[in-house]
Amino acid sequence: MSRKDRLEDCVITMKSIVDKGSSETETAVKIILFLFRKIFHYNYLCTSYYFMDLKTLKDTATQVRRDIVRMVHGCQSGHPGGSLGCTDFLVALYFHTMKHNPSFSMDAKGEDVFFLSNGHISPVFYSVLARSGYFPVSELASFRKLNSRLQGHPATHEHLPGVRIASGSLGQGLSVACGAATAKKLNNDNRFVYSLHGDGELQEGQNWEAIMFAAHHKLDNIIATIDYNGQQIDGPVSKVMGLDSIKEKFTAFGWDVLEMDGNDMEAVVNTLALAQTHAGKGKPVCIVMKTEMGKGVDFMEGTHEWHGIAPNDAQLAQALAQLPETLGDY
Ligand SMILES: Cc1ncc(C[n+]2csc(CCOP(=O)(O)OP(=O)(O)O)c2C)c(N)n1
Ligand SMILES: [Mg+2]
Repeated sequence: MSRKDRLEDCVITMKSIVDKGSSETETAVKIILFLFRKIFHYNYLCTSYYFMDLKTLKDTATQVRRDIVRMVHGCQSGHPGGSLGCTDFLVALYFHTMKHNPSFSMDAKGEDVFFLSNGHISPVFYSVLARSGYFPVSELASFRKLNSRLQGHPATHEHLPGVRIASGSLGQGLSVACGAATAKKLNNDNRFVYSLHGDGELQEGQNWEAIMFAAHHKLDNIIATIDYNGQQIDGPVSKVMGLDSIKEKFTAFGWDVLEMDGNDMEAVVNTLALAQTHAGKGKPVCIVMKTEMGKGVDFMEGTHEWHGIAPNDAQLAQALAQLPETLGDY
C-alpha cells in the first residue's frame, strides 16, 4: 500500500471519529489511539492489534458488515450470508489473534497464515484485509467489477496482497493448509496455519483426505475452523447431505476439537487463544464455530436465501440502518 493510500485511509477514519460528535477529549484520545495503531501496525510485524479491546473489535466487525452489504449491493452480486456470519471470526483473527504483516509476502516466514477455503465469502475477507492495511479501503468499491483485483472468488493471479490461494472451487483449502503446515515444520517456523471452511463445503470429499493427512502427519500447527451455520446454497445442510456431529467426525479422524459461538466476539477471541494452547501437542486442531448466516442484518438471518444474492436499494438502506458506521465508509 502506498504512503498516499495509507494517508487517505487515515483521513477517512479520522473524519468518521470527528463526525461522531463526542467530547473534544474523547475525540482526541480516539485519534491518538488510532494513529498509534496505524504506526504500530504498519511498522512492525506484530500480533497486529493485540491491544484492541472487545469494544473496538466489535466496532470493527460492525464496519466490516457495512462494507459487506455495500460491496455486494454495489455490483448487485456476491455472497452476503456467509460473509456476515463469519465477520466476528475474521475480525478477531486479523485484528487480535494472528501475527501477520500487511507488507505482504507470499512466503510468510515467521508469520501466521490464513487460508479462506469457502472463497465465496470473499466480501468479508476483502474488507478485513483492506481494513488491516493490505490494500486501500477505497478499493473495496471495485468488488466484482471488470479488471478489479477483488474478483468474486479470490485468486492469486490478481496479485491482491493477503490472498495466497484461489478458493472459488470448494474443498481445497485444507489440502493447501496441510502443505503450508508441513513447510513451516520443515523450516522450523513455529507460527500457525489458520483456515476457514463452510459446513456444506465438508461434503466435498477432498476435505476428508486432508483431514486424514493432517492427523497422520501430526500437523499440530493447523487450526482449522468450520463455519457451522447449518445452511448451504440449496437449503439446510441436514437436508442436502447431513454431517451429523462434526465434532465426533474430526475426533474420530484424530483431531483435537473445540466448539464456540462464532458470533460472540469474546468467545471467539478466547477460543482462538485456547486453540493455540491445544496446538503443538501432536494433533491438528478443529474449531466447530456455530454462526448465524446473515448475522447483523435481521432480514438476512436464519435462512439460506441470502447465501448468494444482493440487496436492492431499499434493502441496503434497511441493512445499513442496523449497522452504524464506526470506522468510516470507503
Ligand atoms: C467444488 C464446488 N462445488 C460446488 C460449488 C457451488 N457452491 C458455492 S457455495 C456452495 C454452498 C457451500 O455451503 P457452505 O460451505 O455451507 O457455505 P455457506 O452457504 O454456509 O456460505 C456451493 C455448493 C463450488 N463453489 N465448488
Ligand atoms: Mg454453511
